Amino acid sequence: MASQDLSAPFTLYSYTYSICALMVQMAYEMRGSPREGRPDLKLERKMVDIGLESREQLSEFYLLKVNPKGVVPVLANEKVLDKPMPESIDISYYLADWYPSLLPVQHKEAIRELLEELHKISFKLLTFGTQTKYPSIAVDWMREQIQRPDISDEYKKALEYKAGLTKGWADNHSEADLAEAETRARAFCAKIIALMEKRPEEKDKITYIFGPEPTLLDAHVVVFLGRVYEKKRFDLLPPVLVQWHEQLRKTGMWERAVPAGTTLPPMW
Ligand SMILES: N[C@@H](CCC(=O)N[C@@H](CS)C(=O)NCC(=O)O)C(=O)O
Repeated sequence: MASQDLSAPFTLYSYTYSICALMVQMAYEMRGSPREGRPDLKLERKMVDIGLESREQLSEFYLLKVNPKGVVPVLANEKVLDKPMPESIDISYYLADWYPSLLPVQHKEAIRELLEELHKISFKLLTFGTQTKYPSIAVDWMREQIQRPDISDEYKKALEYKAGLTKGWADNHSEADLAEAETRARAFCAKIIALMEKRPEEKDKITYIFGPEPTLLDAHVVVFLGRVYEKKRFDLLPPVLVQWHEQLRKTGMWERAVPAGTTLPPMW
């Protein structure tokens, strides 16, 4: 840690419709009480419009100072963190270190494994499908910028790196890739149901995957289910998870973590 001023507010670089940023926002809403001796963590959201009209994640400032990968979420706090922290899972573990009920010792391993498994599902493919022009339009735009004589060498290099990452998406959205994402989503949902079925007595109440207290797994899963639900992919979402998700959508936590009410971005 850069210093011990733990009351200094954190910035979460976020976007209204970024599923990974919303997972972090949900973890924050589910946070519980801070570890003894720590104040409540102050989290201020800074919206980065990643839509094709604005492309704020591709700005010189964002690529050079916030995240060379040009994605949200990122957690930053010059007074507490040595450098900005990208990756929704890493930010979530940081929150869990502050709020221990998010990662109970007895479920730690299961949560780690399932979060990894969840994040191997291509959210992009399930959201945008195989026909989206988003990645190729973004790559073309970055290649045009790289040709400009009036931009710095550092920014050019950063754009080249980011264009390479986005090209990876452009090159990997075949029907076979989508089918793989769907298979992974079904297998993942089945594992969540198996965990819930260990507690049949709580079937009709709003409880969480491991019991009455939410964990990081609930935070990530409920947002993922939100995206699948809003895409109306009920072939991937068993009724018991639809019911659970619908209950959580009616809570203040959902309202605060997902201020647009939906995780679904306007389609490009
Ligand atoms: N593995 C990263 C993925 C982050 C990510 O892909 N974010 C998307 C929004 S959900 C983004 O910022 N996309 C902008 C772009 O690709 O240029 C995480 O979990 O934080």
